[in-house]
Amino acid sequence: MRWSKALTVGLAALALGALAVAQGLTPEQMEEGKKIYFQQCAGCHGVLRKGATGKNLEPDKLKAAGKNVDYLKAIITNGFGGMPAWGKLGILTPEQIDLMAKFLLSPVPEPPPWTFEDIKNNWVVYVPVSKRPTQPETTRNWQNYFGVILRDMGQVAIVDGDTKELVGIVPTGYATHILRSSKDGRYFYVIGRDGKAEIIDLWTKKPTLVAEAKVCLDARSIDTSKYEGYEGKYAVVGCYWPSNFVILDGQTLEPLKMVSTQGYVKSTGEFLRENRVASIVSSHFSPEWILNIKEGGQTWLVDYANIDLKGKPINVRMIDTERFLHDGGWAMDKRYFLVAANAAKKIVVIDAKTGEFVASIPVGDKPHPGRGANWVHPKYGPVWATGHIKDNKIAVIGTDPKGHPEYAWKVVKMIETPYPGNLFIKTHEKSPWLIVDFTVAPTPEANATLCAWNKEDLEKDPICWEVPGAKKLKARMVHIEFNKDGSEFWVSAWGNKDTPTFIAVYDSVTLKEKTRITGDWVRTPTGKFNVWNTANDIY
Ligand code: DHE
Repeated sequence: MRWSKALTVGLAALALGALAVAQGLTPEQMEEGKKIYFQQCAGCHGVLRKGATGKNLEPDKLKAAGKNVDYLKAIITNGFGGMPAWGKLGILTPEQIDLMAKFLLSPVPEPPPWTFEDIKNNWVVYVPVSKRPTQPETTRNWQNYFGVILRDMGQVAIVDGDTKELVGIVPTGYATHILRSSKDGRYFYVIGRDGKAEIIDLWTKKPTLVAEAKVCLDARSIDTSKYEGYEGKYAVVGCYWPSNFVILDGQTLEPLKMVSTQGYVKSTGEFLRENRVASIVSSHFSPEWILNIKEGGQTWLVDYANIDLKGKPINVRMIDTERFLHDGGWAMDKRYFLVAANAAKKIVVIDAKTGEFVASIPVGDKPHPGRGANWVHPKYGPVWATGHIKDNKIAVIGTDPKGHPEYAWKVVKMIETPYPGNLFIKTHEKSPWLIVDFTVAPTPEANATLCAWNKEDLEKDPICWEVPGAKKLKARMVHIEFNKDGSEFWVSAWGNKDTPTFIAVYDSVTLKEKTRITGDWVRTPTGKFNVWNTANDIY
């Protein structure tokens, strides 16, 4: 194991590349452009700018379509479809917007590599396994902790779900994206946009960062081995750039295996250097992870039972599904996995038991389920739902081929929403409500609004409310998470990092705001993950 002080190379490294000077930009301006592009644009448009969730932005194609500096400035300022209005939201200044318009018309800089050796050199174990507690040292109800991402602070806050007290703040990487739990809930696994993975131990009195590794230069997903007999043995990180997945030791994050996902698109024969790993889930039926390969449109079943470190190939089954796979979650039975192919306007279903493709279901424009919402509807039986970024719609899909075959893998109900721009949707068996945010809707009123539909009677009008104080703080309400017993749900007010905001806590039955979690530390809260629900895939 090697220790390294150079764990912050992500952004800077991704910003290194050919110093192409074009559109009158100086080398310094090109560097600034690369940095902004990585922070705001690459996730949707790709580091090579070939497009995915967002449109192709290759300079030749932009120029051929007559898209000049003024046109691009207007789009970056005002937004377009699901794309945020970077100017109007105050995230980019007019000077930065001018720079970005010129940057987009300049040659695409070559993104740097990140090798297995680089991962090893940027891997640190802070607390060896032998020095970790063998039982919880805390007397708190740690299974009801919430891990709250403080996105632009590069931190994860651990909040006691019973008392609402801050238990500790753990420094993480740049723009931490998601947390996932070990099967027993003891560890939070963290992944940031800079490809940095961390393990947080919740059994110590104060949550402790026990290991970290910089796995890639750009990433969004992480999970652990959850199948019986393999609990906590491995972790896997899905990388955006370089396009690959990396298997790590589940206790120390020691890198074990790196597998490239570069490859061909079946339908066009095009070779993709940027073929990114989007969502990952851990199967409950076999020692496998389900990885969604975005641009190529494949779902990979990665067998972790036979990871042979002596050089034998890893067993990966590749299923052709749909292009532009993104986020998704289990159906209620945890057998079927539903994932959004967002730019293809489809939901793909995979059977984790048989390892087969089941269905591709047309839905609305840019489905974005998060992990989706599961409940039992009186007529349709078990259903799963997704919202959409571009459409005012929630698609409710039947998920019970045995008990309700006539509804299985069909949209049984398309609910109209008051706004587009939904990012997350959630429910719990203890709540009669399906809760929906409008984080990327075009108006501040919509961004501050939450709506709740009666799960049993989807025909009824929803109850919608503008969250008091959110608009004044220029905050967008985002990401709903229930507590362990399902009696309340939490929603983050995602503002600017200079101003503290809040996390609103609601009664899951009455929808009354019970309390607000506040404090100087509550800055740019985004996703939050309840230990019990995350470990047990309850959503
Ligand atoms: Fe996410 C999940 C990718 C923008 C907050 N996001 C995911 C997943 C992917 C993804 C692939 C699924 C992970 C999994 O389940 O294994 N997200 C991307 C992007 O590429 C995109 C569109 C642009 C980008 O540059 O990152 C993007 N995401 C955002 C945001 O702007 C959000 C709101 C705030 C942020 O962190 O930047 C955001 N994404 C989240 C959250 C989840 C998520 C909170 C987990 C939801 C859950 O309940 O599991």
